[in-house]
Amino acid sequence: MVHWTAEEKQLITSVWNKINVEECGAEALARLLIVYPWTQRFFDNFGNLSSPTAIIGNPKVRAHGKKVLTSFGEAIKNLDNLKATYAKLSELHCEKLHVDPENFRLLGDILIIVLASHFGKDFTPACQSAWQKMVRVVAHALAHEYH
Ligand code: HEG
Repeated sequence: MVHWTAEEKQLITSVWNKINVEECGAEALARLLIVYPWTQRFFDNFGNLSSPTAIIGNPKVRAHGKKVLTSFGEAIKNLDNLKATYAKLSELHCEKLHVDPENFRLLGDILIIVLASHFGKDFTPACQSAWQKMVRVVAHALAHEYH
């Protein structure tokens, strides 16, 4: 099981408490779809994704980005129990959505970039490393039910 120090938990929570989940979630998903355009194929029912401007302005992208980041909030409340927390969601991404788990890692890396760009110097190396661990562990938990 992953061990979290009290400092890591505190750093993760303190950043989380200052995040605008809707803004950061929308930005992270939009960046994923722009920087890694092949990820668009999972969202073929989202309407117009034909250009960066279309992606950034797409209300379905915004809503889904918020949903994904909100789900990180659940992870933060359950840091010591992530596999169970994400078991159902992992099953869904594997069996129904067929999302390659590599994409969880890509989104995690992008989320770090989004957080760093919002927080500037307040996103200290210690914050960054706690969050890097967080996104890695989330990606791992989401991939856990794959077979
Ligand atoms: Mg996934 C649905 C969370 C990465 C593609 N994703 C969902 C849902 C949640 C979620 C909470 C809604 C589940 C439901 O309706 O019951 N996703 C989630 C997290 C992460 C992630 C926490 C973190 C890394 N998802 C992810 C990635 C892709 C993806 C990287 C594809 C590149 N998710 C995806 C799709 C759906 C969801 C296609 C269904 C969207 C829809 O049709 O509404």
